[in-house]
Amino acid sequence: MNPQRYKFGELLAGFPTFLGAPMAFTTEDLKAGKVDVALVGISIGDQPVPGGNFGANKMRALTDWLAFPAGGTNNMIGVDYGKLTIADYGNVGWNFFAQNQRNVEEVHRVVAEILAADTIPIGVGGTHVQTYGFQTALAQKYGPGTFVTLHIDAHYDTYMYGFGRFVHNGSFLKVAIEKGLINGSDLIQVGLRGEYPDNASLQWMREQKIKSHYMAAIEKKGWNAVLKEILKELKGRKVHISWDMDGMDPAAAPAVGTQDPDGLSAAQGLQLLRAVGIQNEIIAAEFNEYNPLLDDAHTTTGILMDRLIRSLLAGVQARKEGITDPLYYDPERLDHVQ
Ligand SMILES: [Mn+2]
Repeated sequence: MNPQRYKFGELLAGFPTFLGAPMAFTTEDLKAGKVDVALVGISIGDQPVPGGNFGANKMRALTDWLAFPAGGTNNMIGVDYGKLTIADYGNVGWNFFAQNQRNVEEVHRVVAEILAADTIPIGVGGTHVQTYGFQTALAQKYGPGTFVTLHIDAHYDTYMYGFGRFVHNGSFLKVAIEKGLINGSDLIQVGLRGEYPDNASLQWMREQKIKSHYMAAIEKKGWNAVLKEILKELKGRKVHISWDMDGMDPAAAPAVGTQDPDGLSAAQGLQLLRAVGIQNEIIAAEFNEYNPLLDDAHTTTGILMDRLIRSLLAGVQARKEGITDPLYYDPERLDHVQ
């Protein structure tokens, strides 16, 4: 269902939806519309600095005049992601009185509805604990241990201490491995830095064979070398992307509750998503830990998150069109010789 009155100008004249996309509410809607990608808002907000629960709705109403409705040619690869059929699937609620376990069950329920239509769910907003609900739904559909979780983050998120909770937004990956949703070797991390993990956690991560790409490796070997390592490790796998906005450098993405200097640049993030979208079958993605209450007046962090999602969609469309090189560039945009 398309709630817009005009083909363009929805930002000020219509109902805000993700990328200005039409809305869908059920598995049957997604099947009837042959929807490729369902953007689903997540409103869990249990970060130490409150505000992540407002992220999804803010992403529908960015201070941004560009590219509504969904579609436009990606200027790196010359591919229009608007050829994908995209829908806004509404929000997953957050019950702030309930334990997180109940909230990740609700994420699971809604993500499973999307997966049942063979549509790619892309979570927008919320906190990182929601990844667990994605992983249980993916394990249910594809089988445990059959997919990779590509985890972009400043932090390792296999925290050993539960604080009395079944799962929280620093422990969910440890719980996922312990419960057998993913193998340790199926977890690929990018952007780790700051003061953690401690030695006990580092030892545990080694034993699980987690593939962690620290900023130390990027600084020492260079981004291009590490990107190629990541793509090699991902080759041929189904991929679930779990993207914490604090994986980005705070200069590019200041509006996160747990920022750490010296992260990925906007260019590196956009390139990684484009490349993985081209090379791999994407089965789900989520972009989380955006706190709009900490964003600047021009919603710089929200706009970057929006463009990261569009870059992934361009990669997914490029793959459909037969582009196979993850580091492909459109020749028309590399050289002005006529
Ligand atoms: Mn995280």
